[in-house]
Amino acid sequence: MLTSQLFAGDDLLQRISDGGPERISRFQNSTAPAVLKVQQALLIWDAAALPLHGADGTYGSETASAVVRFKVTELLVPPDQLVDDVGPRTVLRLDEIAKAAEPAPTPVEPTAFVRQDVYDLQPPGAPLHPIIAAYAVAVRELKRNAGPQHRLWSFHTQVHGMSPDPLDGLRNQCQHFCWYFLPWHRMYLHSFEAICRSIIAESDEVDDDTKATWALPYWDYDRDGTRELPPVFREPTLNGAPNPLFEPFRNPGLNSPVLFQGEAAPRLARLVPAQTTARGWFFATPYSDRFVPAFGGTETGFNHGNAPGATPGPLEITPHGSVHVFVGGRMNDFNQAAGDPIFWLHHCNLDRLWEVWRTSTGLGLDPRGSRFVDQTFEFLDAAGARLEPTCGSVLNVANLGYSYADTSIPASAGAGGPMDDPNRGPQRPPDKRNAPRRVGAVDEPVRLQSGARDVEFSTDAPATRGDERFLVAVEHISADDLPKAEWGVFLQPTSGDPVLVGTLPLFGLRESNQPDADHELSYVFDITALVHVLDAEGRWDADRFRAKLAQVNAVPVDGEPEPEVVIGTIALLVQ
Ligand SMILES: [Cu+2]
Repeated sequence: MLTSQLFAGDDLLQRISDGGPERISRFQNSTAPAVLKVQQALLIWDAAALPLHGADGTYGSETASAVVRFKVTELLVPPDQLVDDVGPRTVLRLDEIAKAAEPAPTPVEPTAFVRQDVYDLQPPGAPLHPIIAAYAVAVRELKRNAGPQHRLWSFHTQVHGMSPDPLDGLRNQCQHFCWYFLPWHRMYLHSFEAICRSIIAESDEVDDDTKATWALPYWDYDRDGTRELPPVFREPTLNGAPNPLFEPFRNPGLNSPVLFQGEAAPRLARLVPAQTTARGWFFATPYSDRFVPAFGGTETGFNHGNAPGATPGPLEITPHGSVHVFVGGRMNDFNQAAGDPIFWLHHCNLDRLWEVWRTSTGLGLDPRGSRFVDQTFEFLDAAGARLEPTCGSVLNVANLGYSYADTSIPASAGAGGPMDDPNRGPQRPPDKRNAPRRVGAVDEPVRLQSGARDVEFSTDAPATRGDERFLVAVEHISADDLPKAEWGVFLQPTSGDPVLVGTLPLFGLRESNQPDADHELSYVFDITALVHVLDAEGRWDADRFRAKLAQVNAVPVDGEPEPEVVIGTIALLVQ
């Protein structure tokens, strides 16, 4: 294998070094991309090797004579065997020389940056915190959209999504509905944070202490008192100038109070516990699965949201998707989402929740297969150079030089409801080698617009024996536009109140509903634990599945009717 960054991955050089019959010469492959690389390697060997034309990408007589001199002095080829072409020994020795000239990998920075909660840094009514003020400085500079590519706000937004795809390997890359969702966004945050830090380091508005410790804040919305958009993101002005953290086109109630249906006084929009709960993802183990969404999502190849069969993991649904559609505006759209400055604090929180899972229920369950650990994605670093980290290299945040101020288990992971069981520890579902079986489904599409909707169908689900997994699939969701309220799926036991199974944030709906998309938005919820609890209480009917669909949060009164959401199928699956 060729090991230098210069030669690795070049097919022609690889075939030659493997002993194949091809050569690079004035008569063969004289303008192949490999020629430029050979010339660059010759210049590493001897800076004066190509005095007239330099590395011009064409194998002419100057390159030929440099190769001859290389063979004589470096490979000690006898004069009677000299040919002025590039063969295997030349490629291998130039590869070694290029490799030896590469800079040593920079050691991990000794400073561990601590990412802190935005509401802890600056509670409502408190003065502007220097960490948040420095973030505003970085965002203001990026939003000027002047400078090299890595210092453009538009570029960072386009890295997430852009159409048409510029096909540069850097933009339109976001990974969704699959097991790369978490590592891709971790790399994305890390690159953006490093670039912000370098801008902050140059600013004379930021003090030295802040420069030395600055890290992206996160927004933990799963607590009382933090369910509204953080105050500094709602203000049109900051210190008498336009506020870089403000985004005018968010949902009603996000930036300023509005009236909600059934309520007497205007107020700010507030996330409800169903949209932020940790219950769905906290017990989801292992990290990934071929058939059903485990914690990190289903196993796919590169997936910019439209791979067939891709299904998000529970963390990607709640709180990830829920918060995207709650904020609304740009945050609703793959191609715009990262253009709202709150995006980065939202994803920082998801990255933190991954770390919570990794150090609790997910301990020791990092994916190990090469399709995951060797998968690379491209980003720019603080100097604008391309980086190609592997998913395996970003599993441990300590290797990336940061940590989180709080990685304790969220209260919502275990409190209240019929799934509450203090003895319920981490559990690993049995290894399932077969796709789940459909045991019942609605026989016509379910249409949602307002109020609640009951759904009921007969099933041939087996009695619970303890080793089968029960799943609710909500498939082929479409709508003309994104609703402002979020729909929840509730299981209706044979007696007692309906129990929340999951919510349906429709982030990605626009991308999924495009005419050329080969994927429609579909969610799968694992209800195994709930079925066992209800079964033990005599409240589970294996022959009849009953569910209710209802909006989980309040709808603003703004005169705009909610768009109709159509669900193609709701099914019960058993695996
Ligand atoms: Cu997101």
